[in-house]
Amino acid sequence: MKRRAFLQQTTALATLASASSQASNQTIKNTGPIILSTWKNEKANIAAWESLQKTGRALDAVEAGARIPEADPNDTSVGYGGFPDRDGHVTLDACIMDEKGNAGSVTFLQHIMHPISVARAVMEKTPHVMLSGEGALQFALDQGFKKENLLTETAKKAWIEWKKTSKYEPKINIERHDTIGLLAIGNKGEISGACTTSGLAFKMHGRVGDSPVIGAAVFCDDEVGGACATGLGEFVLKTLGSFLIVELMRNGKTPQQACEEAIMRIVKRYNYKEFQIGYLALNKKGEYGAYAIQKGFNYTVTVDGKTTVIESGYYMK
Ligand code: SD4
Repeated sequence: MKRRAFLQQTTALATLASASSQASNQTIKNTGPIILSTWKNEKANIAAWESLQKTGRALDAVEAGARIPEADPNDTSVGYGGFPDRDGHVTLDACIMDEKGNAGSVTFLQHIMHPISVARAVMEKTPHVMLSGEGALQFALDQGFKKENLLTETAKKAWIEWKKTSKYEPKINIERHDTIGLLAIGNKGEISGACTTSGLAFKMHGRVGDSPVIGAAVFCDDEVGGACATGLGEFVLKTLGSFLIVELMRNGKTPQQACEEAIMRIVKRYNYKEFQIGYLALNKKGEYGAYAIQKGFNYTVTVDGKTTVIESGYYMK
């Protein structure tokens, strides 16, 4: 996994982040446009922020942000450079949701560098929400997307190495994850979200995770706020995490409380010790929070053009 440089900023937020260099367990408030993304995705946030300066629209911002790791060969969890499945195929999942409740998604898409833009095209140009596999590829090609080889030499080498033991151990957290989920509030105060990933490294061929599922990896409701997820998608799917978080916020929880409750739903029912889930939430007042099962989850915030990485609070002490 690529280790991105930690941006040192002298903003109030950065002070807040470094003052509590360990996990933040608090809802933090901002007024005005904001970009949030899972993990240390500073470059993505900067691109999203730049997009916001141009069009003012949260939807454009989350798409622009998601496209950064998608095109980055060193990011082994998203798009180009993503680790393949156990048969050596890079298969991609992505979804996007706007402030009007429109949504688009692609699952099990191969050979297209920017699944997030295909997901947006599904949302804007078809009467459907989700296109999968061959059909999604056909649609992408019809829309003018280019067919490319997304398997880099590095990813291929890692796969060949993995094949020596072929251990199927979807343990998430320590390495091999950088799936990006994004939430943004645009100039009109509207909220949108997106997520894009190559999914679990060396997953079963055909496996689809939470990342393309509206309500699981991403959900936005412009009356309330939005949420996104990263980690072992099976458990986000089984608890419909992002939808749950938005509903909890609708019922009065802060983003922080809502993320914590959604993590508790997993912890109570499943053997959580072996995997990681991280949630990020933002409400319409500009308050945001995050929570994870295990230590190590962080997220990136951009406000007023300043980008900061914040460590998330976590359950397993
Ligand atoms: C998945 N949720 O496919 C994704 C993986 C992930 O950071 O988030 N990795 O299950």
